[in-house]
Amino acid sequence: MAKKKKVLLVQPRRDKKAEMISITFGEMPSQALRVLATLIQKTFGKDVDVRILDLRFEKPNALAKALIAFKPDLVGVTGITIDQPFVLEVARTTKVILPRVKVVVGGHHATMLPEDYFVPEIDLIVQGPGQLFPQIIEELTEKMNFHKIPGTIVWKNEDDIVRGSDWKENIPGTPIHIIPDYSLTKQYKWKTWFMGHHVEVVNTSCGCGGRCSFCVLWREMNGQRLAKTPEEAVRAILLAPSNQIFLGDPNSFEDVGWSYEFARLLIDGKSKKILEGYCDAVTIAKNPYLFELLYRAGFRRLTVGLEAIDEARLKGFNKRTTLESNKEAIEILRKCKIECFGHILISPLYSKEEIRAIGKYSCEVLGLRRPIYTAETIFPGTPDWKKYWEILMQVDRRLFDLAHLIPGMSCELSSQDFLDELIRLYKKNYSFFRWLVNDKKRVPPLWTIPLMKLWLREQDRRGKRFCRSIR
Ligand code: B12
Ligand code: SF4
Repeated sequence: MAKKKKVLLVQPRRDKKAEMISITFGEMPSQALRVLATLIQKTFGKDVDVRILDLRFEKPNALAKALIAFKPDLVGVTGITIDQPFVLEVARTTKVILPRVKVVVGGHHATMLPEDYFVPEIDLIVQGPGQLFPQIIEELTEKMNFHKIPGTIVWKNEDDIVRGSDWKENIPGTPIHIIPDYSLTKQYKWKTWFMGHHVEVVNTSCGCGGRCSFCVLWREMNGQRLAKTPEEAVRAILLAPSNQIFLGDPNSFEDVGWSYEFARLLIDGKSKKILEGYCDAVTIAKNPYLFELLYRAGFRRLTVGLEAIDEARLKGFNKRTTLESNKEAIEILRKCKIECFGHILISPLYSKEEIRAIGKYSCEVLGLRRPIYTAETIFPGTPDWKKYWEILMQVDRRLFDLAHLIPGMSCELSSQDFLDELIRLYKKNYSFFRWLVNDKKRVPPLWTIPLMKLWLREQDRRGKRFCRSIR
């Protein structure tokens, strides 16, 4: 490359009024942008200057300022479904300030619903894992021959759409082995808080052997699962600049041999990191000793997709788990002292009574101290999305936050009633009194109670405002 190229990678802002309802407890640095930036640095060295701008933590005019000061040749934007309106905003602002700069969009939503980015302000949409980004940079700033690059789409108008070959061809080369340069997001270190700590995301794998009907994560990998070696995974954890690590994998421990080796390396390496991640219930139920070892390796919290409280729905979701293995998994984690964040899907077809019964069951039968209730949501890329495509294409993308009803779909309750019930579930199940009644030994520290109350009040406020705004 002759002239030094400049690439600005942008994480869009979230709605200023924070209309998204959080079912998680904070924010983390953008792993996608860190991986892509590291890939660019490794490929081009000093020939390309790459920077990350995370608009979640910046002032409103930060993008305009960065564009004027940095003058990038290319702006790359990432996003999940709720980010879509703000990805468009980044593209529009960029073109107003620097019309000649190329705008490229990728990530979960672009992969599954590229049509949402068919606008003149976006020069290129990239589907899939993005390892060809360096090649894309060369083409974008020089020849613009994209048809040879799998997973690229150039939209000019409805009659002029140029697509590279199928993005799924890129999956074997997914950049999972990259250990990102964590210093690329060091400017946000003290702005990203998750459950009271600065938490770093580390990816050890992508894809999942499960085939759950509602899930996009196995579909995005076309059914394949790829992982770092245990050595690479441990290195990525030890290098991460925090002692709290969140494994941002779909299903971290489904490869049991890998997991033993990984736990052993962490223990032998005398890792002091506090870890959490995701795991399916069957793997836990079948491998109790592994989870004892993972506790010794530093694991303190696991998110487990329990999803339902009856066998028929578990079958309907094509889950590998049963009610029995859900219970066994919870029990094993309890014995190992690993906190279980059990996820349960709340269907729009449930009545108030059914939703309340789920709350009672998760507390009294399953004994979950920290259940997470998520609205059953149809994401782009699932068969249901294809089925209800016409309705879903009209829906505000900010509603795909796993906490809202989707207007136009058949629902038992109104949006507001559904949200009220969801919040009621949290209020009831996170009540200090209930913890005390169910499991005196494991009552959380007293100081967390006012914080939890504040969080619930804030979700309630946001939820009500959002419901009003979409009427
Ligand atoms: C860690 C995580 C979180 C963390 C924080 C993430 C963060 N840094 O902001 C927490 C726990 C806070 C969280 C919260 C939420 N999350 Co979340 N999260 C994840 C998780 C487990 C991993 C994400 C990750 O780090 N991936 C690693 C990176 C490297 O992969 P990637 O993003 O896919 O990027 C690759 C490619 O897509 C591509 N790419 C990405 N961007 C771009 C851009 C360009 C230009 C190019 C070329 C390529 C490219 O290249 C990258 C490298 O290969 C995913 C599930 C999963 N396993 O993927 C869910 C996931 C992303 N979360 C999801 C959701 C819904 C949420 C919440 C809205 C839930 C809520 N209501 O609270 C919130 C959103 C809040 C927020 N601020 O982000 C959904 C999104 C589904 C969708 N289609 O929209 C996912 C997919 C889980 C699911 N249910 O399926 N999340
Ligand atoms: S086990 Fe989890 S990650 Fe795997 S397919 Fe099912 S929901 Fe998706």
